[in-house]
Amino acid sequence: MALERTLSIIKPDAVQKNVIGRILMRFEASGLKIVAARMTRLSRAEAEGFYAVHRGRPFYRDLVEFMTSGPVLVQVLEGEGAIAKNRELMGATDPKQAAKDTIRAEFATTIDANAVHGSDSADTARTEIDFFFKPGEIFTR
Ligand code: IDP
Ligand code: MG
Repeated sequence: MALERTLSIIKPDAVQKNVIGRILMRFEASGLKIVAARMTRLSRAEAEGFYAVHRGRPFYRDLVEFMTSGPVLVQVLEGEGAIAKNRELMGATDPKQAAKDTIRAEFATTIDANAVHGSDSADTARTEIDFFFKPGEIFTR
């Protein structure tokens, strides 16, 4: 497996629930390193741009609304197979379908308020990391 980087977002619902630390602990416990992190509140334009691939889907408006509803923690995770590993830790998009002990099974409530975002491929990881971080803001250790 290759050393990869992936973008993770702890979404407004999880920040509001005060479980940032418990989610980050899962990344670290699985061997992923947090090589960049920033708390921010997405503007409408940022949320629309970030989720541009979903433009036109029935849930797009609600998704943008939700992602701008409060602060988020954006991070870059690094490690062997980081993209798939993060998706595995996250669990299925709908928390009701998410496997036991995944982040979404434990912390998410609905398919909209589902606690975390994670890049789904090498291409999207690159695009999504560039969306939020300059190279000098990422610290490989
Ligand atoms: P992912 O976050 O598991 O990669 P995507 O299909 O990329 O899932 O969808 C992006 C986000 O849009 C989801 O995390 C969720 O918040 C929202 N979403 C996806 N499908 C639905 C839906 O059917 N209803 C409401 N929200 C949805
Ligand atoms: Mg996705």
